[in-house]
Amino acid sequence: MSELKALLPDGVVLDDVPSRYLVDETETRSRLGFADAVVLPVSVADVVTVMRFAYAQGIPLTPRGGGTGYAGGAVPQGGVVVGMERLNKVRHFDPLLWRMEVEAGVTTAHVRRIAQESGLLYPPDPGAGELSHIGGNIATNAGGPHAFKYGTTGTWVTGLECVVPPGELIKLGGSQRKDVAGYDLKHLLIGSEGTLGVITAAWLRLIPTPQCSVPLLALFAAEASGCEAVESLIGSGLDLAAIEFVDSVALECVPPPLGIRGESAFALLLQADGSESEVAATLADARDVMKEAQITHAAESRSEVERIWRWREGMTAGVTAQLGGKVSEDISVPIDYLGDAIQEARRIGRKHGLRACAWGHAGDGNLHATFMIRRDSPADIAAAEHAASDLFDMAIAFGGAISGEHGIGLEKAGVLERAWGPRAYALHGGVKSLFDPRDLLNPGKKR
Ligand code: LAC
Ligand code: ZN
Repeated sequence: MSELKALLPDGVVLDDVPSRYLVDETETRSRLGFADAVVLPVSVADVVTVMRFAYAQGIPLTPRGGGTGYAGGAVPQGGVVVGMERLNKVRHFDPLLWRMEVEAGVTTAHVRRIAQESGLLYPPDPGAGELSHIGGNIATNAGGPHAFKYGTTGTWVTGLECVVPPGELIKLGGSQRKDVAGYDLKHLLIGSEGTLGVITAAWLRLIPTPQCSVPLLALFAAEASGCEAVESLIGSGLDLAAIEFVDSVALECVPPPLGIRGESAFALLLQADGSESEVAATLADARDVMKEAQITHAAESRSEVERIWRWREGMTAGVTAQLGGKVSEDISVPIDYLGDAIQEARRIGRKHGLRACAWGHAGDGNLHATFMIRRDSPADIAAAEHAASDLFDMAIAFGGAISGEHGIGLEKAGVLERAWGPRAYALHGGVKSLFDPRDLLNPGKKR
């Protein structure tokens, strides 16, 4: 790597390989990758240099954002890690035109804050906003609760700048809001998990911030009535920004906030946004639709808003705390299969001797079916892996997807062909070889 050092400004190639660049947030299996060097570019030109070097030498290259992924997507399998944190400039911000151009290493929370200071909203709200980078959000097409109303990250990207093999800078789209000229290469890069190119900057679309946003928590005595309520809420055409759910087992692990108690087998967390009167009307209509709910409570203060969402964000930690570990997936199913999928996830857990639960993004049919395990028990880990495989089969049988949110990464590698069939999977592989004929960009992922 001394050759690479000579090509780059001082300090861009680190002297050692800190272990924090070898992991992400993938729970339990503690994926520890390996790498020969960590490079932290200070300019786009540095990214071009690294890619040219890696491509000429046949060295794998793994791009890295904030490292908060759940699928091992940023866990390197040798070669060079390219960490994007120093590429963190806001290049343009045009509040009156509702748009911003940022470099890949800007955190999601920073984008949201800058927008907010000018009365604008960048709607995607993946977890770990303070840590995750826009580049990583784009590379995984990250979602979050508000994806129900606003779509995933890709919905908000009008332009991308990226470095593609063997080391060339390309621009796909830009600040223009519409572009149907060619094949949609931009959307190939979005969600590509660093396997097609390194995203260096993006143009993002913004919208005026809704006047207010209020969550409402509803508890149901029966899961079936909660799942029916999801379909009724959607069918009634209510303008909800988020429809989240938590099943009975997850509720045992992480009891409802604000001291709200009940004989609760199922919880829904709705969010309404808009003008004050719109929000009031939407929440009133939602209560009407959810006749079966035992308890409904809409946040009455800013602190309640925060406590309700903190409870929701605490699911991962609260469920992990039960046995010390968990294997949590992110399948998505057609909405009409949500209830079946939640039940089936627990049945799959029982079959493999594991306590299971589910929570997630009900409005998007996206569930975090989760198997609790003892972190250092190889038997539990093996059982959870079998359970996850059954879960993927279920998602496929229901006409859904093996990943609705966290991506394939290393964790789900090898499952895509089962889900897509040979021809579609071959086309997927063809796209990869067109961009990256030597298979050096984040090898082993997204397949
Ligand atoms: C959530 C994370 C796990 O929705 O995606 O809780
Ligand atoms: Zn999620």
